[in-house]
Amino acid sequence: FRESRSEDAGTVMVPGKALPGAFVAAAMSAPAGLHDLHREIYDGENKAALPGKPVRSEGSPATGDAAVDAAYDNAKIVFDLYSDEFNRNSLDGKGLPLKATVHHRRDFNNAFWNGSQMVYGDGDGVIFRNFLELSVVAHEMSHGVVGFSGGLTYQGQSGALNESFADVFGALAVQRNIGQSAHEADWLIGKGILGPGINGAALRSMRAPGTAYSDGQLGQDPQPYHMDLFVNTSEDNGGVHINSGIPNHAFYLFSVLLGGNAWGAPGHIWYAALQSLNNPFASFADWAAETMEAATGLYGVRSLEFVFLRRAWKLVGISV
Ligand code: ASN
Ligand code: ZN
Repeated sequence: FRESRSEDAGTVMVPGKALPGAFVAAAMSAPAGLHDLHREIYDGENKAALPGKPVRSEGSPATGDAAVDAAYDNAKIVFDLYSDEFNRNSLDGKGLPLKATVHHRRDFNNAFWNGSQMVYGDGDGVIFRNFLELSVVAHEMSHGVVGFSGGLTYQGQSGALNESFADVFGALAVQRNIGQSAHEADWLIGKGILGPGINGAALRSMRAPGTAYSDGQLGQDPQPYHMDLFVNTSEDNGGVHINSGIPNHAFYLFSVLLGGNAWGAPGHIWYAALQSLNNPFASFADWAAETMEAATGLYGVRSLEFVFLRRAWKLVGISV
């Protein structure tokens, strides 16, 4: 916990016999992982300027603007995932205030992390309905975690690993929030955000990369699920949102092979690997090796986690 908590504790007036010392002692024995949450939501007012007009801050009531309130509520769910499961104090590990701008530009068909805050468009209502579904919020916030953990250069394989980490933690935020095991989960990213102009369930599927879209006009989501299908392209920073299907599917396979909650051992291995990686230009093979190291450190060599993780990487065409 942070100093502000002990300050608060020290200033609390106990009616009758004041026992500030006892109160402080109780506060100091609070469990580790109790971090401070500071959300700041801004209205971009359909303009490009950031952050825009402040409309809701930590502890203030709902505004009635669905975008503002979803950005506020979902930011806490993601903060809690990192705090409760990974003992991380906000995106930077140091209590970074969670800033988010909604209604960015007009009919803007995207959401992004700009290096210091989240930014959400409203969508044009045809291709996209909105960008505030929990997996999308967790995806964008996780780009922040990647950046503050040494980064993964947003190009080629390292960029696809950055995208994949964001999708993995997007899925984990949803699964943990509704208490779904790896077997129960749908493993969709951006479920329900596609508009009437696209016939699809979600933006991406980790269970079956390449099948989230079913619209003939735009074609199938071209995500591969195996190295044999790796897409060499100069578009999309070298296919960062495309080839992310491969590590996404490895995480999915590992989680279902192991069973239980994906935010348990699989999430802990992915998180530990990101912290120890220290290579912004990592290839898929580098990352797979780092996850094996993490599995060994956390669960032991030839543990079930170790064996099933190696098998999952093998199934997507990466030998570790
Ligand atoms: N929504 C996209 C993402 O977070 C924005 C981008 O292309 N960086 O991946
Ligand atoms: Zn992304």
